[in-house]
Amino acid sequence: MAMKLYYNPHSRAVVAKWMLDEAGADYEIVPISLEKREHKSPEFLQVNPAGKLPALVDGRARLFENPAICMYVAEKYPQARLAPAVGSPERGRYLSLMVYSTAQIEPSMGDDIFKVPTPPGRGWNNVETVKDVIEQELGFGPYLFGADFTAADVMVGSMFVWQRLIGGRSGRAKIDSYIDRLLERPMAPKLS
Ligand SMILES: N[C@@H](CCC(=O)N[C@@H](CS)C(=O)NCC(=O)O)C(=O)O
Repeated sequence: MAMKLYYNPHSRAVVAKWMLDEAGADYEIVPISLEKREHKSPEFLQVNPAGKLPALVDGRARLFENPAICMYVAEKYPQARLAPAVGSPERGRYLSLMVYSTAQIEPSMGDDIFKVPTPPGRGWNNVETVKDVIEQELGFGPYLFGADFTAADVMVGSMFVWQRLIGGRSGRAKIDSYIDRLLERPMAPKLS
């Protein structure tokens, strides 16, 4: 039975879709209308009690939060080689970057967009510090794990792709060229 991706093209569900497409996964789309508030329906809240997109159902498994969905898909399709092997030294940095994407990059960008200072003690750094971290983690690239494109590129890259979608750029040459590279991938989200 194919997995079900609860999806709206104008939502963060494009991140999960990108990952599923990179993995060559067998899935079907369940369209969710945000206008009709289908993401708050009792049926959908059974899948994701937070009432947010995306969500993924695979038989009796249900997942919400993009990093969890991407890690699950990477594990389910090991032949796609979208994650460092369990037990390898790269695995720790991979897990860290997966969580870092929505725990630190996303809220720091939100602060930046809404022009609110990032107060100390909130659990994430300000956007310039976050960009320093990503520049360092990119090393010589071309991806976060050298020549190997992984789910970490989907998650970290998506944060900056989203910034492009709303008309912004990182302002860091290294990150901007990384995002250009990601957007050239055939499965990457389209900006228009
Ligand atoms: N941290 C979540 C964010 C999910 C999220 O905020 N989704 C938005 C769509 S872009 C949503 O469903 N918003 C509708 C709402 O909160 O009512 C993830 O990475 O999956």
